[in-house]
Amino acid sequence: MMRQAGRHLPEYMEVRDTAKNFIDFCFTPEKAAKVTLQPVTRYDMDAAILFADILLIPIGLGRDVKFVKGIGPVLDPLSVEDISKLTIEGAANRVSSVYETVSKVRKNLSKDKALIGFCGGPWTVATYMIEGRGSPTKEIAKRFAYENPKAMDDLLEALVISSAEYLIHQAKSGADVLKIFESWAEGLAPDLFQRLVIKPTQKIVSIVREAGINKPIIGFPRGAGLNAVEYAKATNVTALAIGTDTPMDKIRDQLPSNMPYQGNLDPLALRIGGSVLEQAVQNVINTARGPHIFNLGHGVTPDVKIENVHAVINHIRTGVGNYV
Ligand code: 1CP
Repeated sequence: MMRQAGRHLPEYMEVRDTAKNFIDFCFTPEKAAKVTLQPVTRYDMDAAILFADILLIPIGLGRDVKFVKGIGPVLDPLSVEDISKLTIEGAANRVSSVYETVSKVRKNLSKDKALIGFCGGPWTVATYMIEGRGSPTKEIAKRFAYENPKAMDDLLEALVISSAEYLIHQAKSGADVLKIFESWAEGLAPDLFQRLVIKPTQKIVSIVREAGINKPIIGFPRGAGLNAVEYAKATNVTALAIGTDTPMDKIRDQLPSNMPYQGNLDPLALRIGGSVLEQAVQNVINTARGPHIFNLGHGVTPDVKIENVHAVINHIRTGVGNYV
């Protein structure tokens, strides 16, 4: 249950209250390792996901990133001129405390549990860097891609190199699985999708493989629709994570044979609970055939009830969940 899993847990809020700010929290291995382990301790999930954020790499590249209460991430919007000043060399080393978190977690996590390391997809991270914050349509970033193709290619290249190195360090520090969160893969014309999502992801995967890392890589092109099929075939990721809005059975039938896929319970059903949630979980179970990893279609929100997370896990494992 990815992204912000902690925010519905009192034990997470307790640690978070001791941190100066969100970025500082991410860069403090003791605290980051502690909250990474919390959901696994409480729920006995099969895997932990590293507590960090996709917007740490822009810091490594020399950009200013803040998380502002009530707004979310705020960055200095990037101009064409700024791109040549990105500090690609050493970017992944500037966020090295994350690797310390990874090794601390791996040391304290039982052997039968996997640790998922991650980075943002280059396009998704680029949208935040160009626009300065999250936006519904990403129109500014898409215009940038159309109007400044060379600058966009340079920015994606900077993100590809730094993100690949970031993943390699995580794998070498003990992450068992690597995941690429391309959260803003939605609403892209197929030729843009090819240029902004598929090509850069292909490059990340090949750099990681050339470094001798053979661990599974999960790609999550959220909202990509049919473009997800081409993504699964062309990027060489090991597994495909599927968002809430995509019919899993239809996509599954078009994936390379036996490719594992992950998804896609509606996070809203998890918030609502009761019979709505029970039905939604059953639908995912009924749809899943072959190598499937149960997961949410997007992140957990702070208002989710702890009892319902327990119920989902029991439902999957035993066929029965006590939903509230
Ligand atoms: O589950 C976990 O806590 C694991 C760690 C994790 C992960 C995998 C966090 C911590 N963030 C992420 C990924 C991430 N961050 C994504 C990709 C997945 C997704 O689509 O959700 C994105 C887009 C971000 C960027 C981000 N981080 C935003 C903006 C989202 C938007 O809609 O524009 C925000 C608000 C955050 C903050 C954040 N990141 C993580 C946590 C626990 C939090 C909340 C901080 C808090 O309130 O304590």
